[in-house]
Amino acid sequence: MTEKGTYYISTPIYYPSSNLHIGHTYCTVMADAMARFKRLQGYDVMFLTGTDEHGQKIQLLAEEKGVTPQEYVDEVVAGIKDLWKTMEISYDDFIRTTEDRHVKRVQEMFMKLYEKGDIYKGEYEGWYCTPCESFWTEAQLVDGNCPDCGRPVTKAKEEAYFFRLSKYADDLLKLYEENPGFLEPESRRNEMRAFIEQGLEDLCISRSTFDWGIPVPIDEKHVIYVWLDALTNYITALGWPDDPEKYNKYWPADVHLVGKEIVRFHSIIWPAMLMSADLPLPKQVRGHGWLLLGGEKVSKSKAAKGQDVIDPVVLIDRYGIDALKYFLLREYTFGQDGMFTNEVMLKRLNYDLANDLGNLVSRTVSMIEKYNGGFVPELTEAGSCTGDVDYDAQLKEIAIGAADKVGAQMDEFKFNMALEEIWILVRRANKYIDETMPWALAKDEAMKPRLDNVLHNLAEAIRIISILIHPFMHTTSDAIRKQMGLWYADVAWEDAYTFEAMCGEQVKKGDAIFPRLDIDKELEELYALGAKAKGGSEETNIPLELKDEIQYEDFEKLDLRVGTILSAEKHPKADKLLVFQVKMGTETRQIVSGVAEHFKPEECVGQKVVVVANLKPRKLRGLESKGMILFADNVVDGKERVEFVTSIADDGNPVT
Ligand code: ME8
Repeated sequence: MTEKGTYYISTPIYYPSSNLHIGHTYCTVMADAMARFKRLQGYDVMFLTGTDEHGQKIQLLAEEKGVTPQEYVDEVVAGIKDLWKTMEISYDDFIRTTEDRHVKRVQEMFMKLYEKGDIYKGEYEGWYCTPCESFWTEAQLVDGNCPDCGRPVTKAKEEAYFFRLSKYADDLLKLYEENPGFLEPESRRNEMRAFIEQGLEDLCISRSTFDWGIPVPIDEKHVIYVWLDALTNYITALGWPDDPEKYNKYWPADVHLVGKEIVRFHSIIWPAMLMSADLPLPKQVRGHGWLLLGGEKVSKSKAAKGQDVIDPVVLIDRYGIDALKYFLLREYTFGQDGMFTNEVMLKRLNYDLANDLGNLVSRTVSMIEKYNGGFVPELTEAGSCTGDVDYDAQLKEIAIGAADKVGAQMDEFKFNMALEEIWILVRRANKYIDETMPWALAKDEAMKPRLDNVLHNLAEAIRIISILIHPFMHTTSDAIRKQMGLWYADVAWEDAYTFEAMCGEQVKKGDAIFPRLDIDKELEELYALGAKAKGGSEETNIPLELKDEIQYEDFEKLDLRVGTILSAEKHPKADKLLVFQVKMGTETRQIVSGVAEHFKPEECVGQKVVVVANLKPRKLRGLESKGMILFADNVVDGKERVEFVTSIADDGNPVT
């Protein structure tokens, strides 16, 4: 095998705020397929993944759970590593941002930028989204909320260190201009160019209001704010700067594979930091689309709200790793968003895997067993195709041409098209069986040489398929090779270019590669699993237990208004009470509610609420409360929970 050089691919380092979901799995599965593909082609591959463990959100979650942030992340990260192990993700290194090797090198990165004069101390004022750990400018907010996750933001002001991002705007535009391949697909490049042209603000890179982070080396009051910490993982994992062997070997990375929402950080902030540190830039950033569930991005916070998020572990348990990987890689077009539904997945598994691939293998193995004692026959001149159409030549042409076509699609990250190229061969081979009708040939002794050639050609086609699918489904590839008697040979990409490799291998029928699924039954069972996970019940119409009925006249007396919570704090004298300042149209008033055990004050700020505005004011432990904020009980994951009755209307509008 020729030495092709190195290939360095990374996934984002995921937040270990909770278990990962199908969206993270999607990105990691793509990176894994690419890493396996490149290895098979002879590249020396470095495949990096990991976890991004610092930040305020993790600190808050740990506090809520009553553990240290380190204990909190250790537990979640163990689960993440388990998931990747179950899925046989072939990463070469897993970097955790809490590891010493990362911490000290991030501090060195900070010092490099500082010594360059690109870091200064200033004061940050902006809108902060705690879940996303992002500051936003007024102009970036969407309807006053975080443009990424849509949740409320809070005004925040603090002393902070800044990175002179604005200084690099022209260099970044030049980078896209001179090296368009740096950011793919093109649509993302255009977005980023527009973003830079609007004017780049310097980047806040430290925080002093929480301490779960890497200390700023020149100021112990500050910790390094998340993106400088996180992005640097791509070189700290390689040992930069103190242990440069791997760094010299693999950097610059060939590709950072990331979701579209963090393309901005990877194609603006990261190259600017590297420019400032006088380090080479990654060759490429590739932004993939989102998996959507019911039209919305699959996300951890949605999971927390009890939506039907698909857990990869459940799917793997039922259908196997390769089925899930195949589905994710085949169904979605790289760069675009795609809907995730159980039904689409089950149909894919049945049509492509059970019917097309599974049938091809089982029919061929059965026929070789039945018509040739279980041995792959030799090709002979006497068995050549003699009809008007040379089916053998057609099959061979598609089979030996497939590897290049798959390679070309992979170079463009078009995983679905690469698999489609393989399935063109799978379907052609199935058609070949129908065209050549081995069962008819078997009836005529004189046709034995022809039958042998047909069986040989089918075995060759399957052998090539087993090589081509290896990067995407290595377990299935191995199972097929075992059935075809190819257990003795390592999978090698070059072997996909020849059609005369097999002779005398003993085939052996095994279990169905992919059993056919009863889609209706599976859908029902998946639904029940989802309902169970949510604490639901099969019976969906049990009357709720309620207070006594009221008359319409009673209800009519209520004047309901929409308000926005401007501030929230704990009642100084009562643990159960929160004191809110609520703006309703022209008026801002104080309302005290007994919900302290359900909400943290900072979670409430910015929240739109419905207020009973004409409720007689009263004093609660010494503080006046004018009106009542509406809350309602909900049941999520089998647990009762209090939620805001919320609204998208503007403040002060009557609720109708
Ligand atoms: O952003 N569909 O971590 P994160 C497809 N720590 N992909 C999805 C997805 C979805 N619905 N949801 C998540 C972070 N992803 C930072 C990264 S890198 C230096 C720091 C995938 O846990 C997608 O690849 O929020 C996305 O970019 C990534 O998970 C975000 O993971």
